[in-house]
This record gives sequence, C-alpha cells and structure tokens, in this order.
Amino acid sequence: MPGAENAATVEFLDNIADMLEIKGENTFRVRAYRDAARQIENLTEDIQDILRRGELRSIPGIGEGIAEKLTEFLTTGHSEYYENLKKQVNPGVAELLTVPGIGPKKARLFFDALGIDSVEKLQEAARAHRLSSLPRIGEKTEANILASIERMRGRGGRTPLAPAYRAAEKFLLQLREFPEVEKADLAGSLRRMRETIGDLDLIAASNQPEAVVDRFVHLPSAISILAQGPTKGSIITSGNLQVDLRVVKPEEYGAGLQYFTGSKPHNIRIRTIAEGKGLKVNEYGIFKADGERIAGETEESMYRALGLLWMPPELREDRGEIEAAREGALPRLVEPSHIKGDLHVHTDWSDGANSPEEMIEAARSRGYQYIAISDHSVSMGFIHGLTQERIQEQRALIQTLQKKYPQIKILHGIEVNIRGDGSLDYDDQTLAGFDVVTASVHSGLGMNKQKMTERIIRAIRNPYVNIFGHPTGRIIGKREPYEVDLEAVIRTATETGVALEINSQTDRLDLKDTDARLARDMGAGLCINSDAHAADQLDLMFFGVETARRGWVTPGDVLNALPLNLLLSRLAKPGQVRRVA
Ligand code: DGT
Ligand code: CA
Ligand code: CA
Ligand code: ZN
Repeated sequence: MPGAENAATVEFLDNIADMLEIKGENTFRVRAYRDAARQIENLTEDIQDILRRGELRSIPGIGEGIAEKLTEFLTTGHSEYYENLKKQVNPGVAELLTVPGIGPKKARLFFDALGIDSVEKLQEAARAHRLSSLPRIGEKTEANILASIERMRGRGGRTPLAPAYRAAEKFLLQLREFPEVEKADLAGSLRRMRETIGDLDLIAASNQPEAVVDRFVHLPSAISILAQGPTKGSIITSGNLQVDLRVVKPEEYGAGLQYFTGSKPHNIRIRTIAEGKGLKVNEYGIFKADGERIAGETEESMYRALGLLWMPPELREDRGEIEAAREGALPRLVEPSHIKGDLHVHTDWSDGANSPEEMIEAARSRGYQYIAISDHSVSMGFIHGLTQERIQEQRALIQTLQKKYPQIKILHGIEVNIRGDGSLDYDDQTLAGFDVVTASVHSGLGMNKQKMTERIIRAIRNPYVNIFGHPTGRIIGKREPYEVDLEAVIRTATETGVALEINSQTDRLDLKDTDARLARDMGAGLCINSDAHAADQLDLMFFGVETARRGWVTPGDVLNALPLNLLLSRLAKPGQVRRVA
C-alpha cells in the first residue's frame, strides 16, 4: 500500500534526524532530513513509483546524499548508514525519546550533563531536582517530565471512554468561549467513540492560533504543559489525561477535522483513494497536481471530492465504511433520541443506590416512555437478590408507583442469574410474573468454552428470557471475556428472539462494538441498557448507543427503540396472544 511505504520512509528519515541531533551534528544536516521527511509525507504518489522512474531527486529537498540512502532503504529495507549511526548513539539515550516532551536536544543535554542513559535514571534525576539545575530547564519542565514518565509507567495508558469524554466536553465548552475561536470539536479516538482513549484530541478553528494555544495551555485544569507551539498545544489534566489541541484556519477546518479524527487506517485508505485520482490530501485540504485546492472547508467537501459520502466518525475504522460510502450503502445508525426506555436498572432493593421511585423519576425526566425496574435475583444473596416474598412486595410497590406516574410505563423486570448448569434462579411460573426478564452470568466465569456455551444456550432457550445481559462478561482493563462460542450464542438468540444486551456501564460496554456488529450481521436483536446502579447512571445509555453505532447498529435492530405498544407485544409471554400494534 503506497501510504504505508511512504509512512515508513518518513519514519526512517525522522529517525536519522533524531540520531544526528542526539549526536549533536550540525543543525543544517539535521534539518535536511526533517525537510525531506516532510516532503515525502506530502507526496501524492507511492515513493516506490518515483524511485522506479529514477526521479527521487525531483522531490524538493532531496539531494544526492539523501537520495542514495533512500534508494538503499527502499530497495533492501535496510540502510548501512542508519545502522552505523545507531551504533554511534547510546541506545539508552535514544530510549529517552519515548518520553512525551523529550526531543533529541533534551536527551542529549541530559546525557552530556548528567550521564542519563535510561528512562529510569531520568526519573530519578527529576525526582532529585537535578534536571532543573541545568541551563534552560526550569522546575516546571522537570515536573512535566516526571509526570510524563509516571503516566507512561503508571497505567496501561488508556482511559475508559466515559470519563475521557466528560473531561473533553468541559475543555470543549471552555474552548468555544475563547474570543479567538470560531468553532471547536472533538477529534481522534474520542470523536470515534472508541471504548478506551489514549489521549484526548481537540480541534479548533481560528485565525489567531497562537493566542488560542496560549489560552488552552493555561487553563486551570491543565496541571502541566507538554508542548506549546504556534498551532498546537498539549497538556496534562489533574485527572492525569493528556489533551492535544490543534488549531487550524477556519477554511481548513473540515480537512483538519477529517485528518485528526482518523482513524489512521481509515486515513490511509482515504489517502490512497486520493492518490488514485491524482489528488493530494492532507490536514489542509485536497489538492490537484497543479496545487489547486478543491476541498477542505467542511468534512463533507473532503469526502465528496473523493466520490464518497460523509460518514459518521464512529464508522471510520476501515471496516467496510469506505466501500459503503462509495456505494451509498451506509447504515442509518441508531441515535440517543431513538431510545424509548431503559430495560435494565437496579434499585436499593438490591445493589442500587436509589429507590424505585427515584429511578422512575429520573427516567421520566429523560423523556422515556418506559423503564424496567430490574434488580438481582435470589442467588445474589450477598447483594439482597430478591426472594419470592420481596418480588411480590416490589410488584405491589410498582403498581402503586404506576398510579402516581401515569406518564411512564413501569415494567417489573428482573436480572436473573444463570446458574452453572444453565438453569435460572427462579422457576418458570415466577419468571412469567415479570414483564421483562434479563438473564446474566455472574459466577462460574472460569468454565471451559464448551460448558459455558451450553450453559448460556440453555438459559436463553428458556421461553421467559427476553434479554441476555452483558453477554461476554468482560470488565475493560480488568477481566477478559469468559470463554464462549459467541457465534453459537448469537445464532440461538436469533432463533429464540432473545435480544443481546449492549450494557452501557463504563467498564463493560458489553457487547463491544465488533461483537454488536457480528450480532447485527447475523440478524440478532440488540437491547441497549444502562444497567444503572444510581439515578444519574441512566446517562450512561449514551455510551451504549455509541458502542452500537460503532457496531453499525440501526434503530430497527434495537428492542428499546420500539415504542411502548410494540415493545409490549414483543415481550408477550409464551402462549399469550401477541398484541397487535
Ligand atoms: P488514541 O489516542 O490512541 O486513542 O487514538 P487516536 O486515533 O486518537 O490517535 P492519535 O491521538 O495518535 O491521533 C489522532 C488522529 O490524528 C488519528 O486518529 C489520525 C491522525 N493521525 C495521527 N498521526 C497520523 C499519521 O501519522 N498519519 C495519518 N494519516 N493520520 C495520523
Ligand atoms: Ca487520541
Ligand atoms: Ca493525540
Ligand atoms: Zn449484571
């Protein structure tokens, strides 16, 4: 793929420049490699094609020396010069470049002045305030370096979507208030709503980018500045998140938004399509060979210039969206406004924080048509799973509350535990008494794949089960999904009409995007639930919907996108006549 080969060449040249800089070579030589890298980054054509025509030297900034090295690299995948250069640089010093905010100049300074040749030693030196004793290194820089290293080491590096999104939204509100800012949006993985976020990317349109960056890096929530340049800034928040801001000209906003939203694989495909049409695409726009700019003000214009429809950011992962956009076959994705109710919320009758009435009021204030109070079942004794007696008491309470809240339909639901053998916590007669039954696995997670698959299939073949809760049991960053033949489960769910849940809890998002897509493709129904354990958690629904969107899910696939009358007929018990809408 042309994009990939060109990208590798850019990296090769930047690495050479880094090594030269660490060595303290003449700045003009360093700059020559950097300039060459930038030129290749902007090529509209495969560098191998240029090499084949013997025209490397026609690329501006590529002289004889660099052309020779490129030829060797591109024909053999190897460079004698670079290998030698690497040998001349202490590998520990090169490792310092992996710390955000440390470039070759600083790495060299730390090595020369303090003998620092590992990230470990750098951390020690920063802790002992030895860095700030150096010229041009202030206490603030020292603190930033320490924070960067701690971040690198501290966690796996990725933050769950919900907290990252909330933090980014606050920044966005502040950015939009800056007098120099015309518009601002999320970008990167956050705009694509990936389940975890590496760093937060924001983009703003302004004719005074420097002023915007300056305000941004000095926001009170920025505890340290990683980088501050004429068009970009990068900070760390008190919550230990990295936030990157790019500022582009208003007329280049669409191009910038498209580029910095990614994903990288999506952008590589976009660039390849452009190259096929003799066009060049970058963060400033789309250009003809003669330099004329034909798109860039809006994202739509960018995609249109390439013969594609605009596509929602959640789809931009190179998972078939480009073909669909070309053929006009993009899915009509589910939206938060399509959701008519929540079928999985807990109360203080089991492990929730709020009373049924508080949950009902919260659902009503969100404009829902229905809500299912759905606490845990009896085997979850340690969190007050409902006994037969308490089921009846709760049902009576719901009937009373229904009279008090006629505007919303209150369903009596249950999250019934799937036992080790696939039987359920209650007998059929008890299950038949609930309006909606969600069956979930909460124990015996270490079972082998065949047993687990049989267990789940038996459970969802129970005619009283409507929803299979958090189907893979994963906890993001903490627990892998249990071993299960998910396709066999989806097939059974499709046959029996059981909806697979997309659980919206921050650390679950289960089904995840690609599994939701699989379920949808296999014709299974889905149900997006908050699994709220407190009233404000009803808002987590948003992240479940976003996960569904990443799975190409349409409103027609979603049980709780149905209006109440259709939902009720779908939930009719076996033997009961299905109500006609
Ligand atoms: P993350 O931060 O790991 O959750 O993932 P992203 O997708 O937010 O990645 P990030 O923050 O490194 O970059 C933001 C976007 O900028 C990325 O989605 C696409 C674009 N981008 C960054 N570097 C490159 C690159 O080398 N080539 C291309 N084509 N696009 C890039
Ligand atoms: Ca990012
Ligand atoms: Ca970034
Ligand atoms: Zn559960």
